[in-house]
Amino acid sequence: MSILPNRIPARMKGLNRAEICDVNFSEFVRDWDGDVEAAPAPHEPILDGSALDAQGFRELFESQLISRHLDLMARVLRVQNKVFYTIGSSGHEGNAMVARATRHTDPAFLHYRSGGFMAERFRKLPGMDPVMDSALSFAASSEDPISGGRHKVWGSKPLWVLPQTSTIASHLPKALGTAIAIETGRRLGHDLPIPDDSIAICSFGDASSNHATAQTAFNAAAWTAYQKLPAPVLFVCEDNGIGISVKTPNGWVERNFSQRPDLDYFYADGLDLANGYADVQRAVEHCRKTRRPTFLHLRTTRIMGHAGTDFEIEWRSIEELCAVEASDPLLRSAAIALQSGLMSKDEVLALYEATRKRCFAAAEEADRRPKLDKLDDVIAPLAPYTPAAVKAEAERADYAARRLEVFGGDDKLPENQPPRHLAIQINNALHDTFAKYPETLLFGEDVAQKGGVYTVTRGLQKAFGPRRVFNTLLDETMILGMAQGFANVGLLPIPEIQYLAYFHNACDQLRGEAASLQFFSNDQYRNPMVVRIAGLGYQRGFGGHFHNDNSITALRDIPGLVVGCPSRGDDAVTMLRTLTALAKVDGRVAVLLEPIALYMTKDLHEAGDGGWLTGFPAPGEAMELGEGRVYDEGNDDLVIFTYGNGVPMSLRAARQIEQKHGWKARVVDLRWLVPLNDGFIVEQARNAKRILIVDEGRRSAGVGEGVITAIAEGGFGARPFQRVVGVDTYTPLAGAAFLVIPGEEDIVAAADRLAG
Ligand SMILES: Cc1ncc(C[n+]2csc(CCOP(=O)(O)OP(=O)(O)O)c2C)c(N)n1
Ligand SMILES: [Mg+2]
Repeated sequence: MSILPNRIPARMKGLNRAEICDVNFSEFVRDWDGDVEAAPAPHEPILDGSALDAQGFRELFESQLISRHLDLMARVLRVQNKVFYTIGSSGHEGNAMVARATRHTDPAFLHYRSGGFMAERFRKLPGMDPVMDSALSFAASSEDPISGGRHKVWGSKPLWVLPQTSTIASHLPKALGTAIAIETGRRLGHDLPIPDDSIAICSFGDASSNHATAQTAFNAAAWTAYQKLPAPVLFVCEDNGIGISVKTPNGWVERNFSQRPDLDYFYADGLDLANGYADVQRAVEHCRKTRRPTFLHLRTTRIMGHAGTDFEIEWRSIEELCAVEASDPLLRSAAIALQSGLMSKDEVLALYEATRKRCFAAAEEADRRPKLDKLDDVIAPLAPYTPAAVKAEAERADYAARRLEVFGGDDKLPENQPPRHLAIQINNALHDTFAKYPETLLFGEDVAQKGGVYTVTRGLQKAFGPRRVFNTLLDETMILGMAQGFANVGLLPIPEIQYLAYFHNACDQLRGEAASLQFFSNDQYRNPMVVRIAGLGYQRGFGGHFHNDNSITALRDIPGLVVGCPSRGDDAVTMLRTLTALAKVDGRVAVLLEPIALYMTKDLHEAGDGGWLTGFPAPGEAMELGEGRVYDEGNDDLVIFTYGNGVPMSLRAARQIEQKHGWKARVVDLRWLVPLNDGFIVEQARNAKRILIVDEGRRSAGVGEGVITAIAEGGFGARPFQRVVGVDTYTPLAGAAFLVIPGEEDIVAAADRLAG
């Protein structure tokens, strides 16, 4: 429906489209000359046949106006450096209907154009102010109630809007994960923080719907529903027909989604509140009642460009631009307000101007509010750490009765068994963790009946049932998305990534999403998890690159992440206790990197010596974050810093080096790779006469670089040192594998160089 006349007056050719859209509204209202009906009572339909009543319409209209004036305000104050973000919601304000039709306890993951939704959701709780809250976020004030001034996000703790930045589509997997988690939590009898019949809401743009991360969520949702498992997620595609400057082919969203099996498609006109509301309601009710994944195709338009920096007039014809602006949903809402007799022209204009005033006043006030001006304050929520509480939680041993039940009696407790290898002790540790925390879930590819490709999770499903231990579909992005979902409702996920190489294709789910949640929510939202990843090389040439991936770099620079890498069974047990405690106490996202080649390793120096078997540390013992293990403390002739497979290799090489050079060597297992414990490293370097770094990862940006940097910054950079490190290449098959990763002979050769 084109509401404005086709002729294009000279002033409409102006450069500032925000100003033009602004003026359009007032002119449209003034010039409107339609028939006026008898004013409806508050609970009568706003127009004949509409599912929306007059009161509902008035509130939605107000929410739309708030959203619009926040956009207009941002465009003006950006120029004065009072606002730092101008991606707006203009043309999308109809998404307020989705907020109206849902509850404030339905977790929402929003598109950056969901300003109307946000304004409307604020109505659901008394005493909240969408204008001031948003203004504080636009102004990056530290008083911004959601991000504390770190980013302009749509988010709110009391309103269950989990903040999103604008990486396209990355929030869909966790939205689906949250939907699944609501059902899993309910079935487990877990005390959900929201009502049992909640749904998860997730909005995104039309272009974004093509993204691999979006497609993965649609597929996983359908995969779930196909098996008659509930997945009450409402996907809301806000279709404005364009992504920045690229048009979505006409009809593509409908074509792509209306016929998908097990993804139930609904269409609603988001440009017209009176017509659209019934369809929005239908979609919401369907999702809530059937618990099936629901796709709401919401028609929107985009006016005022992609962002304030997008001068559409430079790349689109003026005719096209004016046609788009004529479809402005606020013009339609104004027409409804006037035609229904609900408001007079003066009332509409007065409301419009009053909302403008309110938004500007809030923005000016927000500009005067404090900003983040200390680094410590900026990063405070990134990686909270309360050592005493973490230690107490890790050492907590008040679950003895449940343990006895799980392991089947005192004589079966793992600490009463002879020493075992790494895989067995991790398996024991997982049983132990499940006994301690009824909220833990373990899931991934092949982890259930088979117990994982290395049988590390064997027996868990039998012991704890298919609701707590289950196979997922083959999709690492969804595995990590689900983990976030479970965490969002208070469960403790332990997802497994089968091989380190497969983490890399889902990396953004930790890097961009899970690890960033505490930062962007000022630590109000947490998605604690312990991700188990099997990896690293040394499988006797078997398996090639994917099964021997040794690239830890992608994990090393994820802000806030914790990565532990145990080289032996007892360390894995005490490390896992600390990782789960970090998750419980401080909400942290952590990775347990398990060296595959050590899973079954039993011997250290000679065949049959059992030198790499360990006992199971009884509950009560844990390993402090950052605490390394030192072999042969006090030896200073040579200090070898290493981790993972490097530990037993270095211990063996140290014997040869002593025989050759007479040096007494100390081997330092870092154990914690992210963050590196610089203080500990420096202390170990202090008395070292020579230093060797044995890093099985890759040369560039690997752990070894961090160790050298710590030593140098600690003042010991002048000590003679050598680094033995993997080559910057992919790992080949068979014997060639040993050409690219460090071996014992390389360690000895490096010592020779130190001697020479
Ligand atoms: C992964 C990713 N790739 C690219 C971008 C850059 N980008 C931001 S918005 C956008 C267009 C999105 O279009 P659409 O999904 O239709 O949403 P709209 O802005 O039209 O509401 C692009 C390409 C991004 N934010 N994230
Ligand atoms: Mg779009």
